[in-house]
Amino acid sequence: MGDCGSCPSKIALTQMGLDISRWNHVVALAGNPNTGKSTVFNALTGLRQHTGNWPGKTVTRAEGGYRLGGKRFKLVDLPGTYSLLSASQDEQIARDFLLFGRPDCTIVVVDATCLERNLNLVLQVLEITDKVVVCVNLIDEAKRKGIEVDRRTLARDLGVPAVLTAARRSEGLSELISTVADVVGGEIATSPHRVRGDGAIRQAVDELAELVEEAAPGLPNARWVAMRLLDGDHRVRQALLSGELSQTAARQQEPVRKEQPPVVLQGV
Ligand SMILES: Nc1nc2c(ncn2[C@@H]2O[C@H](COP(=O)(O)OP(=O)(O)O)[C@@H](O)[C@H]2O)c(=O)[nH]1
Ligand SMILES: [Mg+2]
Repeated sequence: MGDCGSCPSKIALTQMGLDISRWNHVVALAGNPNTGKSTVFNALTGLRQHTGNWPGKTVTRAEGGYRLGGKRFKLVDLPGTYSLLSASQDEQIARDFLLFGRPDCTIVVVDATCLERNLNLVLQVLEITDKVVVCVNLIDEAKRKGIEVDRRTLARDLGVPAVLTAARRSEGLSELISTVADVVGGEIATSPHRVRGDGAIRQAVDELAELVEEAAPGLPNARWVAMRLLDGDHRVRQALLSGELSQTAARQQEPVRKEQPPVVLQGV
């Protein structure tokens, strides 16, 4: 346990390491690979998740904790993913947690040097949850390359807050976690940018979402499932019919067992 040296004293962060026994809020860390998710995770929790560019990938989620303003936050580091729609194991782990794990807030870490490519995932996350903070990381690299990021315009266009960070130097992290706390607590209201479609599509999604809720009572994000069905996603259809979707949703509510260290596959 330790304190974050670069945090101003008015925002006292306490790294809680693996102590996530009694948490008030769950915060998920999502993002493309190599955007600095694990670096953010380590800085906030004091843990040592693998970071770096080598081809070793975290294939399960890692959990740790931090405390801020008397509240305990459980932070969940998800595998890197470019999309929530494809079938790879990494992407499924990230997608299932975001869809069904019901985090109180999701931080999407994006690379400031290639923002546009990263926005694909941000927009997908905004479709399934409205409690989102965009962490524009590697801002030091961006500056070096002469790239400027206008966080206000970004936040306005996305409808959720954006914070500029250089996680490796712990810059911007105190603002990141206070913004997360404000989104969780409702002090910052978000109104995420969503693809609306025309009236007929919206009606079809509404009607289908009701049927999904009947078929799988208590399933979070029935609207997202309905949109996938309308898009002809066979995997989602199969998972709904077989009951797998409901089982996955129930499983996401269970904590990761502590004796299970994160699985690291080298050379994949
Ligand atoms: N220059 C710079 N490098 C960073 C920053 N954050 C992370 N990195 C580096 O980027 C690489 C990928 O980081 P990592 O946390 O493993 O990314 P992840 O795949 O999203 O978990 C590592 O070499 C980090 O040291 C940052 O803010 N600035
Ligand atoms: Mg990582």
